[in-house]
Amino acid sequence: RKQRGFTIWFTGLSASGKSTIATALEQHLLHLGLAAYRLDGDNVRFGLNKDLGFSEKDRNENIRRIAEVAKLFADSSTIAITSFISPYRKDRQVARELHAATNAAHPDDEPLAFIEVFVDIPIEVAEQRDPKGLYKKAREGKIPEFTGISAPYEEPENPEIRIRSDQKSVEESVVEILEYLNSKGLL
Ligand code: GGZ
Repeated sequence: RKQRGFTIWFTGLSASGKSTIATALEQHLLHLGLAAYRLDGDNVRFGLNKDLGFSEKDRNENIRRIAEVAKLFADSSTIAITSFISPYRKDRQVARELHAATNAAHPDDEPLAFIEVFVDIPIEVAEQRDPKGLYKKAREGKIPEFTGISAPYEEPENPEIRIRSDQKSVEESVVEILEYLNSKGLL
């Protein structure tokens, strides 16, 4: 029976460390000889989703498309790693349910696993890091609807994994995720 893929869904504020941890995790999985592919703003928001901005509606559609693409990767036996703020609980739920739904063409397949990783950081720490100066611009009103400042971030209530990225190194964070995947028999 063919190896199944799954999706690791990172969520968290801008500058929380999502992409750094996702990149390190992807490297680790590739070194183990596993197929892994990371979806993030750089390869999605400038391509497939370049028609979308940051209104609530556009973010809903951004996440909906990303969830569909992640599912396709997972269905092709790849480990899909997504790294988007995904601030709305409802959108993350849609992504989760999409993975749980059976495929009409393969009704006997097991659902694809979906692992939500909440990269949790106090907003003050994210704002102090501000690697791209976006929080500063948002405070000045130069970026409207900025997550955490003038747009909501709805924290996950029940993520599979929660990482306090201001209290853990990138390597420790990756190890925590790998241990979870191992414990679920996914690796
Ligand atoms: C939040 C914004 C915004 C607004 C531009 N709000 O730190 P970054 O720069 O590299 O990551 C942020 C990225 C967020 O895109 P996502 O696709 O992950 O967002 S969502 O899941 O909510 O659809 C930030 C930049 O884009 N950025 N404007 N208004 N982040």
